[in-house]
Amino acid sequence: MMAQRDLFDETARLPSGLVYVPEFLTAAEEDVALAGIGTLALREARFREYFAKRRVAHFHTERDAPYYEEGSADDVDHGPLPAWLVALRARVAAHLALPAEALVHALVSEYRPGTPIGWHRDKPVYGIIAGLSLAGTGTMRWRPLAAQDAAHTVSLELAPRSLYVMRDAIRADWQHSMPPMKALRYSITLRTRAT
Ligand SMILES: O=C(O)CCC(=O)C(=O)O
Repeated sequence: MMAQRDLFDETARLPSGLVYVPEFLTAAEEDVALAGIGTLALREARFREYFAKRRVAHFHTERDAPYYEEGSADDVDHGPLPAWLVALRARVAAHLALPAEALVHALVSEYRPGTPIGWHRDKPVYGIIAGLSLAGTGTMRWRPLAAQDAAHTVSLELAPRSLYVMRDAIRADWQHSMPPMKALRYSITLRTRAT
């Protein structure tokens, strides 16, 4: 177990605007989500100019369409949120003290072992980012836009059933990425519209 002092030091190193909530979901909620994901027709995402190996399902509005490359997997809208995703969105929205509808975008991602996600900042049309992790553990890394090197990189293990939230400085001034997953991991990313 981490000593109080170490825990404090570790938290102090985390970029401002990042919140991590372990065990946000119950094991039963995780099971329902994984069963729901099993019914989705996931498609291989395009990340910048190459296929990312990550498979995704997007739930977004017409208004989002121009932000995604036409004909790509990211452009495909999987339609209205299924009931299990409506329930998860409500849970996350309550945690953020927002109405559920404020979370205008949902993305389900599948990372098979060996699948990474490269350094990026989420689209500026979105505001707060909330991410649920399911099944395997993954490592998320952050680095300031102004200092894109290993010395300034901070990382955090994202345990299954955890929630992370990115807003403010970490959203505006930092990039994030995940090195290749060691185990099959799913994530659900929920986003508000930028104000
Ligand atoms: O899987 C995750 O939690 C990260 C997803 C992510 O960074 C993205 O889709 O932009």
